[in-house]
Amino acid sequence: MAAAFSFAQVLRFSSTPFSLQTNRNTLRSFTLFRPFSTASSSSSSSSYSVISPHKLQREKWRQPVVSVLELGGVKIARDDVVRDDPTNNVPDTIFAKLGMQLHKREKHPIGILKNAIFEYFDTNYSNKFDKFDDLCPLVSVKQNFDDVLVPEDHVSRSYNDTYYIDSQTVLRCHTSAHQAELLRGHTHFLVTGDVYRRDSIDSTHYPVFHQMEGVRVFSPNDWDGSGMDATSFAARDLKKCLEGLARHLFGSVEMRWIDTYFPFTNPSFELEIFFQEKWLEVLGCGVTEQEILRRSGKENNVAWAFGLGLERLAMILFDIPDIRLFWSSDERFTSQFSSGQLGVKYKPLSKYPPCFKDISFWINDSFTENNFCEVVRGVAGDLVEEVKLIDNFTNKKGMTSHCYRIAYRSMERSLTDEEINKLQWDVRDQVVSKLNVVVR
Ligand code: FA5
Ligand code: MG
Repeated sequence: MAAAFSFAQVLRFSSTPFSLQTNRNTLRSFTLFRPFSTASSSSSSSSYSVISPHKLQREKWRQPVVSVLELGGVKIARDDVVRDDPTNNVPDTIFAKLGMQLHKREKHPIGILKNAIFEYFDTNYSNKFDKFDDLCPLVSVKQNFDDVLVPEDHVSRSYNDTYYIDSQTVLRCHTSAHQAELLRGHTHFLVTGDVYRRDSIDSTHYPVFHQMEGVRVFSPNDWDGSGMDATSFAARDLKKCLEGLARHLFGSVEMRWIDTYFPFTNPSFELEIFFQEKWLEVLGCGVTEQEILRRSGKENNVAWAFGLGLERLAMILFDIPDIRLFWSSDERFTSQFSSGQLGVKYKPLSKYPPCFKDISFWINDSFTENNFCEVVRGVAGDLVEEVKLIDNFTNKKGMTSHCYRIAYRSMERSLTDEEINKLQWDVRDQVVSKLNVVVR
């Protein structure tokens, strides 16, 4: 499931100096497993000898929007991000999302929410928080993991969970990647940005989403005289701050705190809000590990940090039922929101019927669900609503079979049977050629 940071692992780290320039072409020796097998890369759609209009349409959709982007002052070409190279696992569909910066659109739910959060911080902390929302999403492994003490064997570092540009450079998988550097010059800051994860497919997970990181540093004056130790003082302040934010955004809402683990905070918490009959995790936070402060020259201080999932909060605020909708350019979606208007309830476009297709195959040792989801997204893009494991068994010979149910549904139109059958055949072809599984 989701590539969370909240799993306990052994603590070890290494640091590698980073420069985008020098890393672009120097590929180091590299031992992690490849995301997809090399075996055969041709997807032989033997049952379709003529290129169908759907295929043309899909290939057009797959085209990157532009070939050079400027992100946070850095010029990035497609070839810098997507390469046919064993240390790279970024598909074109992800490159196409770089630079969309939904958080910078004033009339988009993500931009509206960002501004409402800014308003809360500006009002309650007299404009003390410095704001960053244009930091480049291409970061070093050091920034993304080492600097925030993510252990070397932590699952989030794997090629299965993170998009690697080369062995030393990733698409940031959280805004915490900027914490350490900013701590050197700032005591109160908010970082908003797009983050990238190879993840499962359902209505609350998407491979590109937006986070807002918040950090506040205290000095001894702040907690002296509170009658509390520095850590308890910071933890209390953090919860008070985030509960205040939730009230500012939602008025009254059912929420609960869960104790958890992050490598970069201790103690650590998650906040969940009740939405669509379920508890939905909306943020992670905690008291910053002292080692991070020490390395930033702040050993006499204590700090808290949080990372909010902006899509999750916006889904609750605007009643948006599916995370794919944030990427819609359909005017029937975009025209429902206006700058500064928080909590306008989304009026669903007529709901088109889903179509379910099952696929069963014998898996191999290198099979992972994220790799399978990546294949399905590569074929069906945003037409895939959910991928669910519905059957899993091992036979007497020790072979394991998985059966997945794929829900196809467009947010904008009815899909034809022919179109869905074609997608499903392409998925079958590609799981065989890219994942080396045996379809049953
Ligand atoms: C983190 O990313 C931590 N960096 C948060 C943090 C920051 C903790 C600072 C402590 C201090 P996590 O993996 O739980 O944690 O993700 C944070 C939030 O991002 C989640 O609560 C959820 O709201 C959102 N999120 C995670 N994965 C997805 C996804 N695939 N799609 C949409 N939102 C997601
Ligand atoms: Mg989490």
